[in-house]
Amino acid sequence: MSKFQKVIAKTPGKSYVEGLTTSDLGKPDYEKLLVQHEGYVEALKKCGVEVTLLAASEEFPDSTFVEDAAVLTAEFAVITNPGAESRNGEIVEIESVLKDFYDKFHYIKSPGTLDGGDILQADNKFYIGISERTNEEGARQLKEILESEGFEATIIPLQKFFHLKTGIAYLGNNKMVVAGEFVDHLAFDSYDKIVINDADEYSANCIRVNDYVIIPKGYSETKRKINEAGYETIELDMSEVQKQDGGLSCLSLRF
Ligand code: CIR
Repeated sequence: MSKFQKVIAKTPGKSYVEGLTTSDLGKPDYEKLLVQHEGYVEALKKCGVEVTLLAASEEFPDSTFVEDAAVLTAEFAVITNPGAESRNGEIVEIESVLKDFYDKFHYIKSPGTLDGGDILQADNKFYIGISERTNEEGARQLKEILESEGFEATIIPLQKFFHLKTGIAYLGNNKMVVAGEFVDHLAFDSYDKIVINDADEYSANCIRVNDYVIIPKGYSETKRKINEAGYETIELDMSEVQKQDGGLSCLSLRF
C-alpha cells in the first residue's frame, strides 16, 4: 500500500445531532463528539499525514462524513453524487478543496448516485457497493471511470450493510478485514481474511494509515486479530459517531 500523505477532515457542526441515522443509539452529545473528532485528527497526525481540517457547516448536518463526497486515487479525484438529498450539496465544498490537490477530475452524474462509503480500494482493485445510497447507474459510471484509468472494479450489491465499508476494510499485504455478509462472499475469497464476529461488527470499519491501523475502542478481539496480523493499532472512542451511522473511514479522505 502506498503511503498516505494528506487527509481532509471536517469539524462537525452543532446540526450534526439532527443528521441522518438509522441507529437506535440515541442522540449524540455534541461536546463529546468534538472531543472524539479532535482525537481522530490527532491520531491521523500520529500516522504521519498532513491534515486539512475544514470548518463546520451548519447547513449540512452530515458533512463531517467527508468520505462520501469523493473517491480519491493518487492521480485523480472522482466527485460523487451522494444518494441522500440532504447531503448532495456537500460535494461543492469538497470539489473546491480538492482543486488545491488535484488537476484531474471525474464526476458521477444523475441519475447515477454514489457515496464514497460504498467504495473500497485494495491495491489495483476497487469494490463498489450498491446500497440505499449508491445505485446501479452510479456504480456502473464509477466502474467505467476506474477501468478507463487502468484499475479493476467489481460491483457488489449489498444485502444488509448500510455502506460497503461498514463491513470491510483493506489493510494492505492482501489482508482483508471482513464482517457479516462479506465473511463468505466469493468476491473476497483470494484475500487473507481477518474475520470479525457479529458482536464486534462495528469494528470492521477500521483504517490502515501508513504504519498504523486505527480501530474503534472497545473491541479487544478485533485489536488482538489485527495485532496478530502484524499491525500496530490506535484505538479511538467513536460512540458519538456510531450514533449517526458513521465510522472511522467516513470521517476523512485519505490520499
Ligand atoms: C449518513 O446517513 O449519511 C450519515 N449519518 C452517516 C454517513 C456515514 N458515512 C460512511 O459510512 N461513509
